[in-house]
Amino acid sequence: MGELLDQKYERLFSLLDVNGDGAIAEDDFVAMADRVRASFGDERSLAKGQRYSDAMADYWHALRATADADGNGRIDKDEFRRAVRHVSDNFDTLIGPLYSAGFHFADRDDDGLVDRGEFAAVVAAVGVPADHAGHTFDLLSGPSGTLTLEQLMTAAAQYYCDEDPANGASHQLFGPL
Ligand SMILES: [Ca+2]
Ligand SMILES: [Ca+2]
Repeated sequence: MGELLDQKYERLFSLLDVNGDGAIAEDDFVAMADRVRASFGDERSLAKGQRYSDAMADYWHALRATADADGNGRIDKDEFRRAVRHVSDNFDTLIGPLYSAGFHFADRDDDGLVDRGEFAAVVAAVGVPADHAGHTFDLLSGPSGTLTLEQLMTAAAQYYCDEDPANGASHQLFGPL
């Protein structure tokens, strides 16, 4: 595995291990989904919030099916590195739906565009420092000041699958490496 992918997966692992006990488990995924949903506490977001939680649960089940060889419901860092590489080979079906749900959740007025504040709120809830989330948004969105679903999906796919230095903004999706 390339060094940059390894660094990015390490970063993902540290974010996903919400309770910091050194392994990823279902409780971490539930805690993260709840934290993201709590960042947008209005009634209108309930249905979208449920879709986001469902997408997190699907992601967890895909990861567990790939990584958890001994079936104890916990994925340590080495298991995660191997599994996420495999899961990334099926980005469109196994990982993409989570980012799509996250985008629609962040897009409060459903106009198909996410602004800087909306993006930063969700990414900060995932555990990335808010000022860094804003900076990453600026790099990804460019002068338009808004992010489309397609732009986010490209960035997410490059985060999981790509090591091209030209895609530096995508590599920083979850904070500096
Ligand atoms: Ca944990
Ligand atoms: Ca919007």
